[in-house]
Amino acid sequence: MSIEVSVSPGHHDYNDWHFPAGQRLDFLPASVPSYANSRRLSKDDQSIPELPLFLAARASVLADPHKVAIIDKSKDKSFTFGQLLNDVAALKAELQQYLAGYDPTVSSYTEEPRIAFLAPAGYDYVVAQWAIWAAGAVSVPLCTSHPLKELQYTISDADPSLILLHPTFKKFEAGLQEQAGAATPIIPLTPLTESSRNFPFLPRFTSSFPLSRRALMIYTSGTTSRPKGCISTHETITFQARSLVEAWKYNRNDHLIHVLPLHHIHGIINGLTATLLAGGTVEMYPKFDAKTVWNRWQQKGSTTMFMAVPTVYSRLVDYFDTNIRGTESESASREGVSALRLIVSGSAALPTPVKRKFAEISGHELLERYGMTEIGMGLSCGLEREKRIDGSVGWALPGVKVRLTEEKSGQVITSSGKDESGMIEIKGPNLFSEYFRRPESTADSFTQDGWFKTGDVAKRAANGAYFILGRDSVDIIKSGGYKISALEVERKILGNEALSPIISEVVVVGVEDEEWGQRVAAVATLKDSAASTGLDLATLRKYLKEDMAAYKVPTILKIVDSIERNAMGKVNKKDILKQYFAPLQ
Ligand code: MLC
Ligand code: AMP
Repeated sequence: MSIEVSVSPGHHDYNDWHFPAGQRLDFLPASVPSYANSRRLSKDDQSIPELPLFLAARASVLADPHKVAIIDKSKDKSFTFGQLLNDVAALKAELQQYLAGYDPTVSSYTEEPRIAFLAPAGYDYVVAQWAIWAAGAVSVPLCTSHPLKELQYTISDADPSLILLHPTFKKFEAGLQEQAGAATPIIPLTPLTESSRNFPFLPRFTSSFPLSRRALMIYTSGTTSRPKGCISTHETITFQARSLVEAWKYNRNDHLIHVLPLHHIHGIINGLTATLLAGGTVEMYPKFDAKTVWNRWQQKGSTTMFMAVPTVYSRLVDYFDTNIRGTESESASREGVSALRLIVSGSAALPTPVKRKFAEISGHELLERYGMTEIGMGLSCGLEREKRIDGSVGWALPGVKVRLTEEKSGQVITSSGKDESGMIEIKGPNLFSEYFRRPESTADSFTQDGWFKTGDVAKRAANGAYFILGRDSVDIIKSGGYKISALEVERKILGNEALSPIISEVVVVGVEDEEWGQRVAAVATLKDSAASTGLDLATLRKYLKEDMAAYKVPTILKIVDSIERNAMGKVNKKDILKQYFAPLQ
């Protein structure tokens, strides 16, 4: 079988490209990728804009047509960069049919169409995201662990033109359709099963639309009670990924074990995008599992990188101590992990005991970096051992500007050559562009001179290295690397049908915890009518799991007689923490 191509005038044509002598493959795949096959799209429709990420993928194919981009562990199949580009071109052509004449190259839109998609971490996710980007639409990745109600909130807020639904999540179709309304089609994301390592053609490349087009919208919690859509352009995400590639020297020999969720930048940019941009291979797992990671590490040299949140390292250390230490696989495990090129921790503070234990096992000082949905990565320790400072997240990444300001006055703290602390502010091409349809929140998050106010407090040492001291707001909780709004959890508890007849008042706080960073704790008073039946944690969790992701649901519940308020009627959460959760001396 061969694919016929017609080329529009003025467009570049790479289809008559041949592999270098000796590499041209006689083998033609038994079938073209399933999108191209099943949807009967003409090859004329299938093209890819020259976005930096796609050009990099094309360069990977040109350098090595067999180069694997994605290993999908759920399917147990590998997909080359060549196949990826073809599948993306085919799905993009299909998406365009739904976008009613939208053309990112010729029109100026105040809002690009959003396309939400729900897919497990794996090849289908990557094809969907790249196809959305290729169509010039905004990718809105939905969270695979969200219950229907949270997905419906995201859909109602993102107001997408189209929803792509992987069959794994078919159970949500009716609920999503009800929320989105009949005008928003939900189309099935057909799982791709072809695994042709020798895919011999490239799709047609066309001139890119402006990189200032919006590309990615990630829902993030803040000090308000509802998550906001944080929008970044192609320029931004490309910059964020390139800055990491430069700092951490990702390269085409890299092989990443990817275990993070793909609705946040840690998984999307640091893991997936930067590795593929550099021509490396991403081995994708639908979920983190300590045993699986150790099994892979035991195969020394088969992978080179790992990136995760501190809770994952805590689990890896526990697994090693319980199941590997003292067994015959101990030395293979130690040697395998020590052979990795790069192991990075971030998204939350890395507890020193976890860092020490991991170093003892692996010989690796975890590389710590600091980031945020709105900024990508801002600070990082260096690749060189001497540039890894205990407890520090290092220095500004290439192209990123960082400063400290006085918390109250907002005055910039100039470097005095001594330790100083203040609020971290960031500037640079790494910054997001806006919170979707929330111009006031966007304006509030920047200073008048255009610096983004992160809300994090940090110390800057004499050598310029930064140490994160914590959040300015007690209403933001970080648990397992997830950012959680205490106000959102409070609102959902009080609004829950089964809980509202029981709970009178509730205060949600983050309690320090070595495994999770912080745990979500609820301090509640009960209504008189419920005083005799009471409320236990299991019941609270059962009801709340229908309303919100499991990681937001409190894992600690304290029932108290009363919650103290000041003259203004406000609760002092720092006092609540001291009163009920002070560590035992
Ligand atoms: C799950 N549980 C939690 C929890 N997550 N409890 C407290 N805090 C949490 N965060 C509960 C579940 O409800 C479940 O309870 C029990 O713990 C076990 O769940 P699990 O399924 O085994 O947990 P697991 O899925 O293994 O989750 C652990 C994890 C995951 C660390 C792998 O939380 C994770 O992938 N975190 C990464 C988040 C991330 O990518 N953040 C980056 C944001 S971007 P029950 O009762 O149901 O049994 C960002 C910017 C930057 O921050 O700088 O990177
Ligand atoms: P998110 O909004 O989910 O992207 O989370 C961003 C927040 O995670 C930052 O504002 C910090 O509070 C926190 N964070 C990220 N990296 C680190 C780190 N290395 N150490 C401490 N906190 C971190």
